Amino acid sequence: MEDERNPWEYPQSHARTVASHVVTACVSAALASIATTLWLRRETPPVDQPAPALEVHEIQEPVVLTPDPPEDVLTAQEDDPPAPETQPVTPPAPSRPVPGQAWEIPDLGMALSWIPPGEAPLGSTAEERAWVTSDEGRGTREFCANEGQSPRPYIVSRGFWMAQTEVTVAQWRSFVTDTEYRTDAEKMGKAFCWSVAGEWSWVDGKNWRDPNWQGTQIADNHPVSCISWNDGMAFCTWLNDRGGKSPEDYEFRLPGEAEWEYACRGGRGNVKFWWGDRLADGQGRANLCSADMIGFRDHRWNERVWWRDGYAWGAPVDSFGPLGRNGFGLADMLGNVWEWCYDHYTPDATKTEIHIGDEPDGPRVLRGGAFNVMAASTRCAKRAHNRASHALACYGFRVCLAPKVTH
Ligand SMILES: [Ca+2]
Ligand SMILES: [Ca+2]
Repeated sequence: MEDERNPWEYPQSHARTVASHVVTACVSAALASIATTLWLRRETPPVDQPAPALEVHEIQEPVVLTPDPPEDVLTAQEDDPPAPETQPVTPPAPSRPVPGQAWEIPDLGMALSWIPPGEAPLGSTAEERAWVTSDEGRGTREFCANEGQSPRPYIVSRGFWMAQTEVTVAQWRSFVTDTEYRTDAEKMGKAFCWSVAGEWSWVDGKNWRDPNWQGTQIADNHPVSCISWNDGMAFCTWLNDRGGKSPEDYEFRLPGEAEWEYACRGGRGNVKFWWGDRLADGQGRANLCSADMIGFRDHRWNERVWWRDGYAWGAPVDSFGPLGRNGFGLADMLGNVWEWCYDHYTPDATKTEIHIGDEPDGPRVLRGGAFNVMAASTRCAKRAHNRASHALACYGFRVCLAPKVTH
């Protein structure tokens, strides 16, 4: 049966049988057999020696490895006349801030959102303050007494820019490298940090280079911390001194607390958090005081929410991606590190202009809460304060580019 299936073996056996009976036909039969054999051998390979099958990837691999032509080559292959060399394929980021558009300070990698003109309420509602004192909010009545009796309308007539993230360690280092600036914590030789005793206290030798975040290796994209209000103001002065980019009568500065709250709400009205009214909806959106271990004697924060967000201490800025950005594209407005505002603190919640007092080291406003404070502190309307020179391991800031403060 194998011979019948094998066109290579069968013609040879057939030729030998014919030669034993018909001598005169031997040569012609043999020649015919050889010719047939050669023909069959050429046309059909033996079954027991199958040709190796070609595998798809052996054929396609060179195609896969062929790099895509660069965009300018694709453009050049189109039928349209070639564009002038001065016309780029994609529009570049504007070299100067243009109202209505996001902008980025290129050498710092600092992106700023455009905060449009509009109206938003400032302050908390009675319902919100009732939640603050609930088991979930964990606060007290005094805790939110400086937020006013009811929300007040705040109108932004001229838009401004706000940094999409807190100032990072890398951005701060650029400032220090350029100016040899020393922070208040460095001049004092200490910062207010989590201590080896398991409590918040002044710890010698701590500053922005090492805020004593237990077990956390400080990276370039962490928010800079152990920053005082004075330090934040100095950074903004440096941005302005570099010159040339601000629209006329705009400046880099700390945001006013009304501007900050307007930006934090991201286009929403009377809500506790920029993501809405439910604390639980903050999961996956913010670095709050969470159930994560803090890396010290198996401790966790006392005032924690019930879930883990992956960070007991500061998280790299914008760690939560699109879900962590509000309606204006701002990340970490609630949680991560507290953010200094321009205002000198006053208990009066009704003001909308930036308030400037006369105490050189008086209280300044902080907003947004941080990784170590109760949920009631991580609300859009929460107002906190500390002295201008105090540097805590949970204090940072972000900048805005906004109309100059003239008073
Ligand atoms: Ca956390
Ligand atoms: Ca923050």
